[in-house]
Order: sequence, then C-alpha cells, then structure tokens
Amino acid sequence: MATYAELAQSVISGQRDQVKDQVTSLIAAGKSPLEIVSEGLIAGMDVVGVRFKAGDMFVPEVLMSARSMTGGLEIVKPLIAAADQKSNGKILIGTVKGDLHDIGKNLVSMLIESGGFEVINMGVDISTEDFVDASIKHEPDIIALSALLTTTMPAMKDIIDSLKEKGLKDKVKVIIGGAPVSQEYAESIGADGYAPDAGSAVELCKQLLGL
Ligand code: B1M
Repeated sequence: MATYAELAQSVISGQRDQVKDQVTSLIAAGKSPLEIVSEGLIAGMDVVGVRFKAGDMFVPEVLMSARSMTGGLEIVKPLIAAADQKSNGKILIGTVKGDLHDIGKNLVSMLIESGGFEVINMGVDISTEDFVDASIKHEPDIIALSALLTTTMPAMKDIIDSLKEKGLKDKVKVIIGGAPVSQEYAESIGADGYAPDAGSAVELCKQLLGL
C-alpha cells in the first residue's frame, strides 16, 4: 500500500497512472476516500501551487499534476457520492468567465454532491449570460461561483448584479469561493456566503437552506 506522502509525490511529479494505482491501493487497504483526497491529492497540489508561484514549476508540469489529481479524484468520486440519497437541493456551480481553473471547483462539486445535493456543474469560463440563463432554466437553490484569478473575481459581482437586474436574485442564493476571494469580498459584492474550502462549501449550502 502507498503512503499519503508517496501519493502526494506522484501528484507533484504528474504520474497519472501511478496516482491511480496508489489511490486504488489505499482504497483496497480501507483508507477513507475523503482522507485520500485531503492527505494525498490536495497535499500534492498544495506543493505544486507553492512551486508554481516560486517559478520552480511551469504550466506543462502543473497541467500534468492537475491531470494526475483528476485521475485520482475520478476513482474516489463514486465512493464519496451518495447517489441514492434524497436531494437536499439543487446547486449550480461553475468557474467564471476568463478563468480556466477547475480542480478546486470540481472538488467542491464532488463534496456538495456527496452532501446529498443535486449538482449541475457548468464547467469553466462561464459567462454572466450563461449563468443567468442556467439559473432560469434549472431554478437552482444556490449558485456557487469559483474564481482563482484576481482578474476574474469581478465577474462574480457582474453575475450577482445581473441576477438582481433581472429580478432573479431573491429566488436564489449566490456563494463564492477560490483562493483570491474572501468573506469581505463576498460581503462587498452582495454574495450570500463565502467558503474557503470544499468542506466549508457543503456546510454553507446546508446552512443557507436551513438543513
Ligand atoms: Co493558475 N494561477 N494560472 N493554473 N494556478 C494560480 C491560481 C496562481 C495563484 C499561481 C501563482 O502565480 N501563484 C495565479 C493567480 C494569481 C492571481 O490572480 N492572483 C495563476 C495564474 C497567474 C495563472 C495563469 C494566468 C498563468 C499563465 O498562463 N501565465 C493561467 C490563467 C489561465 C486562465 O484561467 N485563464 C493559469 C493556468 C493554470 C493551469 C491551466 C496551468 C492550471 C489549472 C488547471 C486546472 O484547473 N484544470 C493552474 C493551476 C493548477 C494553478 C495553481 C498552481 C493551483 C490551483 C489548484 O488547482 N489548487 C494555482 C496556485 C495556487 O492556488 N496555490 C494557480 C488546488 C485546488 C484544490 O485548490 O483551486 O484553491 P483551489 O480550490 C479550493 C478553494 O479555493 C475552494 O475550495 C477548493 C478545495 O478546497 N474553492 C471554492 C474553489 N472554488 C470554490 C468555489 C466555491 C467554494 C469554494 O463555491 C462556493
């Protein structure tokens, strides 16, 4: 059986097949899927983030790490998702316009789903219009917005403003997350909440819907 440190190292070095084998071996050994995600997969991506920032890793390598992490997530997802549970509510989630980061957003999506919610994951680079249209079409209880770039954060405000203009904001809660955003930012743009990580996002959804 692999250790969490070895799994994290495989994510850092972008060894997708090795990550998948190690996740499989950890599951077979009875380790908790959530622990595999936090102690192995996220721990590895945390190091990637630090090295990317320091200029010790470059975009192609970061993409290899991201692909490896996704490979591992795909294996644990069915074990975490509570498929036959009654839905606690409907959540629309996506990364805002101009932003292609989706690892954290997908993690949030996965945990929210495992928290018993129906999730519509719109993907990345989603325009304000598409969020508003999807809100009309799917009538979600909550819209969860992700942004990883300081340059794309303002799109969150645009979405909230647009929902208000169209008279839709009182029908849906909007929550935000992603490394550059904060509770203060959420309050300043009129969001209903901010979650610093995937676990908190599940709690926030439950709290906002009175569950
Ligand atoms: Co980019 N990138 N990136 N990147 N990237 C960051 C974000 C950056 C901080 C790196 C750095 O310079 N230190 C920096 C942003 C600087 C800034 O704006 N302040 C940056 C940059 C500059 C860029 C480019 C501009 C680089 C370039 O091309 N010159 C470019 C932009 C592309 C674009 O989006 N238009 C770019 C590209 C990329 C890759 C494509 C190479 C890749 C993304 C791959 C992918 O997502 N499929 C990538 C990556 C991987 C990163 C870092 C290294 C890691 C992000 C990540 O996946 N973390 C990141 C550095 C860092 O964050 N330390 C960086 C792991 C993930 C689990 O955490 O996403 O934070 P995170 O999600 C957390 C929470 O934030 C929260 O919960 C998650 C789980 O706990 N959360 C939510 C997230 N969304 C939420 C939504 C919610 C609630 C909680 O809803 C309510």
